Amino acid sequence: MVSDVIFNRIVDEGYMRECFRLAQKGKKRVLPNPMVGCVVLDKTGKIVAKGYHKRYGAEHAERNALLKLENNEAEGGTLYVNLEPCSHYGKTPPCVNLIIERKIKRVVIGMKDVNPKVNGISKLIKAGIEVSMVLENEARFLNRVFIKNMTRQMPYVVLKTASTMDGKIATQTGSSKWITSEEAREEVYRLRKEFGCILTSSNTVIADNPRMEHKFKCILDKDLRVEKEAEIFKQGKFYVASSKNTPLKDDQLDIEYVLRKLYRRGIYTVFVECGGTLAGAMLREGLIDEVYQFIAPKILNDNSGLSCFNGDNISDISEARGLKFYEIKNVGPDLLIKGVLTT
Ligand code: AOF
Ligand code: ZN
Repeated sequence: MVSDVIFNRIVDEGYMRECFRLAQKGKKRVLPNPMVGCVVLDKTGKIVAKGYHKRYGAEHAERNALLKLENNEAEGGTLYVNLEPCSHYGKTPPCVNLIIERKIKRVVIGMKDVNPKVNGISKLIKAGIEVSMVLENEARFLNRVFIKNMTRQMPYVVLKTASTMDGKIATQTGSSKWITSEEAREEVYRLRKEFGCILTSSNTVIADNPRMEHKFKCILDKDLRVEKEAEIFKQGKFYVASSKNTPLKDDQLDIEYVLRKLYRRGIYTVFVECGGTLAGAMLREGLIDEVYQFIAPKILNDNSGLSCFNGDNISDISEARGLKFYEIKNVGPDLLIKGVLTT
């Protein structure tokens, strides 16, 4: 009996992982909607349809899968989907209606929807459909951008930094070219393209005069110190946040205000490239969701070198911020560590 329960769970998790794989086929095209995949089994347990949400405004994963069935092979079967099926009329009609109509017996979901308009689970249960949930943490991780966007009305923020093994981004005199390799810098060019916007500070622009090739760049420049001739203005569109258009908080630009403004302009993900001061301030204010850290095989060995994060005066180590590393890879001679902030 117990082994049956464990066996069924393993089967459910396998199909849910297939939903995650399908969901990711919609990556980049679905935002601000979630990535969703769906697998449908008939009553004997055979896969009869698969589907996914292909792009923003297109049919949802469940509909995409179920509409592939000419005869209703799904009757009495199981539907796997990594997000609670919707129950509202949005750009498409409610998926729960179609699931009920198709006489599915059991629905297995990855997570509850954070969209307040959705109340699919209770509708399914009311219709006599059994509902269970598996791999919730993985499902939430997959759609962490959607969750942040929907619950906070703010973009998902990833901060990129590049340091020596002892966490230094420059010497005390500001010498920093180059800490990481050519390959790492090329990886940064690729990563930038995955985001809706690059965010940087006047300090970084003045110190390094970077081009930061991107379709949209946001520069935090409280006192409008960056000159019009700066490389950053030679390409792409930009938004300069200064004390003229942004309220101040503790005498600095209110970055949360800027992020919310970007979100309202349709920017759902932000890639921050800056020095320790802005990184430290954003970390302190809880504005960073994730860190991408390139680490060069170098040790500066000088405590007066500049740190990646130069925020608070912390006396107790328990106050250090925690992350969960989810990816580590070699990029040329360097390492790239990706981690989500957890505390
Ligand atoms: C999706 N794809 O596969 C599922 C979603 O405006 P609509 O009709 O596209 O509805 C978007 C909402 O539907 C979305 O915020 C989410 O809550 C829910 N489920 N959305 O884009 C899908 N299943
Ligand atoms: Zn739906």
